[in-house]
Amino acid sequence: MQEWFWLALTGVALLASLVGFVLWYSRRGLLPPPPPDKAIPQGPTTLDRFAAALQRTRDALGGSLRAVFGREQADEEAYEGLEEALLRADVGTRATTALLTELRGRVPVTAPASALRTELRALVRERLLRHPTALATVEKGPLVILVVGVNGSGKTTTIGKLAARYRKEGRTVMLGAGDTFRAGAIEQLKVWGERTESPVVAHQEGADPAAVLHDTLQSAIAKGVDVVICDTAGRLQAQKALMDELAKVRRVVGKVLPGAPHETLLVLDGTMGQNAFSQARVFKEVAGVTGVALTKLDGTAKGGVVIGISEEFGLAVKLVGVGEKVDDLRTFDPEAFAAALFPDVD
Ligand SMILES: Nc1nc2c(ncn2[C@@H]2O[C@H](COP(=O)(O)OP(=O)(O)OP(=O)(O)O)[C@@H](O)[C@H]2O)c(=O)[nH]1
Ligand SMILES: [Mg+2]
Repeated sequence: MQEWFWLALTGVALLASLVGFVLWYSRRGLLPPPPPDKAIPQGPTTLDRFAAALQRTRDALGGSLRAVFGREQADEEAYEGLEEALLRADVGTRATTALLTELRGRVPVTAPASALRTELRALVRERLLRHPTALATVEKGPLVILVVGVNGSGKTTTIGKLAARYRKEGRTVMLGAGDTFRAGAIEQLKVWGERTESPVVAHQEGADPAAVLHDTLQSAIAKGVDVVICDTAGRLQAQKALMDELAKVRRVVGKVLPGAPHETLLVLDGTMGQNAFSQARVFKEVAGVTGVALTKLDGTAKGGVVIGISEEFGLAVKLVGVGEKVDDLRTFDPEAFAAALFPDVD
């Protein structure tokens, strides 16, 4: 009898330590408490990672561009091939036409087609540089960034990465859980809050997002927080309801802090290609978008959308997502983008 008792006790103790270990292990990834500098791993250099994320787009363009640029002259066939390649990379018809028209003016027909490559690269760079890629800054905090976009585009992940970036720069960050629509959205933001040591202001699921963000901003002002990043819902029953909600959020935020939001980032999924254009059109009108964060650049051959978005909507792509990890966010670099898409060496 006594033997059984000790055996059972040992069994229970073993089980308890196993459960304890599993719990400890699974929470490890969620709670990295060291100072921000150590918590956020240093990835490869910005340019390397950025260029690597463009690999698929470059591959998709590569074959057809090689054939075009290898031609003896910048003739009609070269332009046709170029048009086809740009459209395939989701540059969009309007931007493609604009680029080709300008190229025709710059490159004489008698020039070797390789001249098209150099000029195209310069042209893309110049045109992208028209729209500044730096995020807004304010003299006196808090800087308020509103993040909008359809569901699944990568809003919450981008917020987490952005919070990590500001924390690394030594700023204090507060997150506002303005997506009260989707089940689990608040929890997801709280995980990023813990990871980046940024307090999260949240109400219940189903609460009024404008009220949540009102409270977030008031709390941030009272506490002297440097940066406030506001999450929003990506889907409501109707597009009109979503747009009305965003308009209300903007009004309320602007009332608490005149001038806010200072930056309204539209998060677009890079793998959506042309669909990103229609989203940009809708959100730009209603939500007062000031810049684009293009996510999942690492998983798409449609990186050409960057050019289309800039040309058609006058919107700068300011940030790009190059993976799912906390340090997989890059400032968009027009120079590196043009160089990566149209390299001198194939
Ligand atoms: N590969 C890759 N995946 C990403 C990137 N950004 C976000 N994701 C993934 O995309 C998925 C959706 O991201 P979320 O941040 O939840 O998207 P959301 O816009 O907040 O979605 P809702 O809350 O449903 O509106 C997640 O699995 C992310 O890990 C990126 O740059 N690269
Ligand atoms: Mg979300």
